[in-house]
Amino acid sequence: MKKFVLLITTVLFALSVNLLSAAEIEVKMLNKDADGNTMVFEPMLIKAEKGDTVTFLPTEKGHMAASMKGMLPEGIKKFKGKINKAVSIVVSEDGLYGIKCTPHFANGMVAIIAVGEVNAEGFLDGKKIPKKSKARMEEMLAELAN
Ligand SMILES: [Cu+2]
Repeated sequence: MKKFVLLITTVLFALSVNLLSAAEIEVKMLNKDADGNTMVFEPMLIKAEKGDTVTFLPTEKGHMAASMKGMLPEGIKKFKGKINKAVSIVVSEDGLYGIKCTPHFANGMVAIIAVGEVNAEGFLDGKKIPKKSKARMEEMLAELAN
């Protein structure tokens, strides 16, 4: 019995630590970043842990964040923010999350949230992605693979 109580206590402690450690991650939506990249999320590649909250902030005008079709982990509902409004997503499943700013999709305004151990293989297969966005996504996936 004593062992059992100890086990439960340990599990509860681990859970509470997990809850406390869930991070709030902020992503800026910018016309131009410090490196001169235009129409960008900053950071563009967001590494998060399961349970973290990622918030996209309307730092500069004219942007929004939405999930990309077929580019969310199983069990995550698609979402779409409004222009000039912050939007948050709780990343409650491991995997890759493809994010775009719809008005600037053709300008390369995309982001990827990577949660836990991810497999970048085939993430872009069969997806219709404008050239500039595709190039940025390929770059991010290559970085993840390292
Ligand atoms: Cu935008």
